[in-house]
Amino acid sequence: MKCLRLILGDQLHESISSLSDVDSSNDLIVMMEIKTETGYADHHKKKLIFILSAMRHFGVKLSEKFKVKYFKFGDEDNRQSFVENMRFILDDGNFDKLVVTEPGEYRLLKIFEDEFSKFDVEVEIREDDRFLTTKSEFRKFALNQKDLKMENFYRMTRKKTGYLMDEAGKPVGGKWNYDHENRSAYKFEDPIQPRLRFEADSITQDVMRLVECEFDQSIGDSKDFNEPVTTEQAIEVYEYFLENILQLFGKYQDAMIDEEPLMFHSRISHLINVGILPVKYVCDKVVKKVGSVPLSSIEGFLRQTIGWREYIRGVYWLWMPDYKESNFFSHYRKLPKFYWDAKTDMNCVRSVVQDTIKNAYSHHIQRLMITGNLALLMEVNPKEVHDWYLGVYDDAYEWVELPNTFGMALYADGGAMSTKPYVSSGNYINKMSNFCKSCSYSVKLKTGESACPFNYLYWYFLDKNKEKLSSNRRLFMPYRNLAKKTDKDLQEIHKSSERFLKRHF
Ligand code: FAD
Ligand code: DLZ
Ligand code: SF4
Repeated sequence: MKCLRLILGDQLHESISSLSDVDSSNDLIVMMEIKTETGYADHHKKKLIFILSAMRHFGVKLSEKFKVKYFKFGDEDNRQSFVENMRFILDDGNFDKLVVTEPGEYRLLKIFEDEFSKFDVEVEIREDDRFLTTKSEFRKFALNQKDLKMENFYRMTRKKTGYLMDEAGKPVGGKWNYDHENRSAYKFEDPIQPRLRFEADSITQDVMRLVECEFDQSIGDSKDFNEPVTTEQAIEVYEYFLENILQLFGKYQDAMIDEEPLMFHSRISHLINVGILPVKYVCDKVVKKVGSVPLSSIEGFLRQTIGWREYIRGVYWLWMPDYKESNFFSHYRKLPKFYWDAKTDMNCVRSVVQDTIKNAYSHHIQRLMITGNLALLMEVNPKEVHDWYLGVYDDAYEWVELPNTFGMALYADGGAMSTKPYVSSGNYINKMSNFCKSCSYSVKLKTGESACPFNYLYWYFLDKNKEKLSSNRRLFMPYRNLAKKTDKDLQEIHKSSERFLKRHF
């Protein structure tokens, strides 16, 4: 049987299920750089360079063993869509079957199901077995849950995989979760380590020129691209993290420092998501660190990778396509311009957006408690926020970005995923960062022109959404404090908030 095997831009590993039975003498592997994929979001220049360069490197590697048809972006015969390019090749060759691993996005799965089925060959869409939990396992888990919360899923996955479990079937160290040890502010006692950087080779340089030429209007800086683009380089980055950085990952997981975008985070999400760093490898390696690295770091890291990442993917496939329409608070404002150019006096926001523009990366708490928190407090339409996160980060694909944005950052799903909205005043940001020290707003002031906008917007949000939120037990304290505010306090909160919002919309 002669098979045509399609590899997508985020399926860059030889262990991908669509290649499991590849016949090197008969089959043809197809990869393509196409406008439908480069154009469905306003992708950051560095994200485009990363993905296209990783694709080209993988294409070269495959062609050492197999027959490969690789469409480059500017190739004359490139019809710029999966369907059209596949039709073109099928018309040209004598194929019996088309094989592809399921895409990570609902949008593409629908296209594949609807359009590939019109081809005159057998079509097999295979399961993506790079995840530790299958979609049907997650669905089964969800059926038995009253609330679909991450912690239960995480424990189930720990038991299933045996990661950090002892011989008696109990969690190593006696506890499932060391979350409370992951909340230290950074006080500059522990030095922040430098990171590995990879010089752009000729393949990457070609892609950089392509992106500068074809995507010059896109957000971001294409200079200084130093990211890993092959599995070998990705492993090097991860090993370096395990040896030099993991130690303090847990302690400073929630800390933020101006001009230190990485802190003690791994900076591997883009490598895992594009396929060049297998998640099973990541997990197998980290649990070997027990005994030499604090358990809070290892468990914290594992909770993100086998817990949050897999849970988020389960949620996406469980609730799509309706999930994308949720807008619990009926927020319809546009995303403020400073999300694109970092021109704002709010130092925390300026810093995070500036880093985002420079690196196509910011770490979780920056995404959640700075840009996400503010978008919710400013009543921005969830779809606008989603478009931004999907474009600006180099690890962003809808399956992982959407539930993080809608479920975690914006509570747009009304609490289907989170127990409460992640909103905070400037107090939290001040506690976890050094942003407020050099901000033109005062984090101490509650209202007025000079006050930190997070301060009044936070109470304004709680007050406006009383009906929807005040019965939430996890918001008991904030609503008790809101009830203690005098009418005059509330008037000032409303006045400052409405003036601020008016200025931005
Ligand atoms: P580390 O902090 O070192 O964590 C280790 C690994 O755990 C990550 O590499 C990642 O694979 C995984 N992980 C951690 N948290 C999450 C999470 N909440 N969801 C899924 N995986 C997680 N992550 C993406 O991979 N793509 C996205 O598009 C994305 N969008 C986000 C949008 C918002 C609004 C928020 C709040 C979070 C988003 N995240 C997304 C999750 C998280 O912020 C990133 O995975 C993390 O910042 C990547 O940096 P790191 O590799 O240094 O992670
Ligand atoms: C993100 C992306 C981009 C920017 N470009 C391509 C591309 O040119 N060709 C390709 O096969 N894939 C690309 N991708 C990744 C896809 O968008 C990704 O496979 C889907 O979003 C499914 O997760
Ligand atoms: Fe951000 Fe407010 Fe602190 Fe300024 S004062 S950095 S706006 S939290």
